[in-house]
Amino acid sequence: MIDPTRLLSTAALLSLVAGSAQAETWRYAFEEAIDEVQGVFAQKFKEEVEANTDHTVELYPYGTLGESADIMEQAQSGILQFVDQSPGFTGSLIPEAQVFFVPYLLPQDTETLATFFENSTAINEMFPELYAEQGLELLTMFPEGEVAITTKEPFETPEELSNVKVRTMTNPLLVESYRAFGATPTPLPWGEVYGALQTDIIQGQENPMFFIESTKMYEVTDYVTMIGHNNFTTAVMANQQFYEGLSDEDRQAVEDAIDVAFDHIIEYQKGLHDASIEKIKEAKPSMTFTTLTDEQRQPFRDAAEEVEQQFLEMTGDGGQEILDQMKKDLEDAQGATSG
Ligand code: 6CS
Repeated sequence: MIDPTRLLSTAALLSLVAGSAQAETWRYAFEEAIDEVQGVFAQKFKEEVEANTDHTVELYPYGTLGESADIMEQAQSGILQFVDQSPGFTGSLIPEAQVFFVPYLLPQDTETLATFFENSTAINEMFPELYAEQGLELLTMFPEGEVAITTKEPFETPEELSNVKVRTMTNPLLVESYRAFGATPTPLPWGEVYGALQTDIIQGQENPMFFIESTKMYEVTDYVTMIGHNNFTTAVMANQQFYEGLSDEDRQAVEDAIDVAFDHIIEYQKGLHDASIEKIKEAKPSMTFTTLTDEQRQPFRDAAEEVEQQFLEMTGDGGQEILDQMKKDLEDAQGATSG
């Protein structure tokens, strides 16, 4: 009869003889808490890597290693092996990544979005080259939900946003979007947002609903308005030198773990937007939710045309190519999911 303990020790011996890489600890930082969307993705990635390799993944949620800009630097220098940074903070490093802030470019339909992210040539072939120039291996991008705006006063038109200071991520094109929407954009790192709202330094901010709920933005703002202008995108990367030094088996295990985590995070987010609204209403019944009609959105859409133009001015021919490809990829995704 086969003795399973003997089998294990034989396998271990074989791997030693083959000179397989030593078990390592890989550090992975992200911009959110462990139970928020980026954290849920990271946990699944860790689970898969640890199940299929000898390595351990150590997770560093938001705040443990600094702000988004800090963890990106740490990943570029190789202190971290993996990082999740949203294009909202990558704009100055990779100007083309600002394409995710051309208003009204991305659809809100979650099935179309998932198909788009999975199959997009811009995301899977063009962006990896741009990230590589910064010493980063782009592993995946995924959506985190429709972006809503929370403010202290209600608004339905760009005019009503006049003199309202709205916090944005530190992304030049996002700043231009809010200028075009009539507001006074105020780029800030995430850690300063709650306090700035509390002290009235700013009067609004934007984020997906799960984040508005989990970070208690409803405590410091009273109105949630959905103008349909964007869906939050994030990106997971590896330090490129580290990634290129991996054995073929480890690289494959990382890719597989990313694929499993991608499917998991798409599934995990089903119903999350609505469930988050319910939780906010429970915590603060007076919170007001408004979804602007198509007609009410039109002035914001009109303003978006100028923002697309600014994206092209900031990024030249490279940006034009990315934008054209994104539009094509989106059309393909819409075609694939509309049947
Ligand atoms: O607004 C922000 O800065 C943050 N929003 C989300 C949904 N994720 C991380 C990011 O830091």
